[in-house]
Amino acid sequence: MKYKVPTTVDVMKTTFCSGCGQGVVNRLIGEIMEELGTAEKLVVTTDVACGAMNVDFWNFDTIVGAHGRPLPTATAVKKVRPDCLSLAHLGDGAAYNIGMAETMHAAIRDDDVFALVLNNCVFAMTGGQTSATTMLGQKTKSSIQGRKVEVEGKPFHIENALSGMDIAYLARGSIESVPSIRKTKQYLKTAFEKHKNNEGFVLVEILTPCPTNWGMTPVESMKRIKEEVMVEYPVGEFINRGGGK
Ligand SMILES: Cc1ncc(C[n+]2csc(CCOP(=O)(O)OP(=O)(O)O)c2C)c(N)n1
Ligand code: SF4
Ligand SMILES: [Mg+2]
Repeated sequence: MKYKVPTTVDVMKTTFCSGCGQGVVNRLIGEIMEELGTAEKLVVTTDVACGAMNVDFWNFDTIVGAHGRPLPTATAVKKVRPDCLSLAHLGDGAAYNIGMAETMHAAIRDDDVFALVLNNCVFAMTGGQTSATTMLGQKTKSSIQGRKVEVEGKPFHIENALSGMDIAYLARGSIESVPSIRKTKQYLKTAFEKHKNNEGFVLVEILTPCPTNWGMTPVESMKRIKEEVMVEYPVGEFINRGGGK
């Protein structure tokens, strides 16, 4: 099988650190937009964190939202331009720390919006501080002896927080191996199709590496995702509502 480089994403020109997961996710978004024929309709609202650099590489319409608040912006885009696909592109810190209220309210309202969360278990852009999903024992700039329950509390799991909610779709994928990348693409495509059909709130979390703030090589980072991160944060589909709202 011959793979084409998507024309909707400039995968050759990036300013991410070596081994960053953002590029792989970009390629999947580009491939899916071309397969669905929806590239012209996609509006992506990014956060101000590492994902904001994407506006230079995407040939989609983009907005840079305030930190933690891409979801309200993306929900508004969909309300005023219902013909658009509206994606909020977030890190774990944006979605589950500062923007946790926005994430919960979008889910509670079952808003027609797509939340894509790149979970690298740290605040990467600001130098690697503890986030909601930093794992117990993980050393960060603000938990130098490793995260402890009694100091930083327990790690956050979106599948527990949204469990039982009446939303269209919730899944978690990973990009640590080729089979995982293929599976993650299926989750993303399902979510985009549901969003295209205005079925309600969809959220896909993707486990991504941040070699720079993990203090690891790119290869070690992928190994860490497989051996540690995927054990704490299982991949799979958690909610897949049939039909509409
Ligand atoms: C209101 C506000 N608070 C804090 C910041 C500083 N800040 C920028 S990005 C960020 C965290 C980013 O973490 P995450 O959302 O996980 O994205 P990543 O960089 O890891 O991709 C913080 C705290 C800010 N820009 N604005
Ligand atoms: S700091 Fe981490 S998330 Fe940000 S570009 Fe570098 S590797 Fe990627
Ligand atoms: Mg992060």
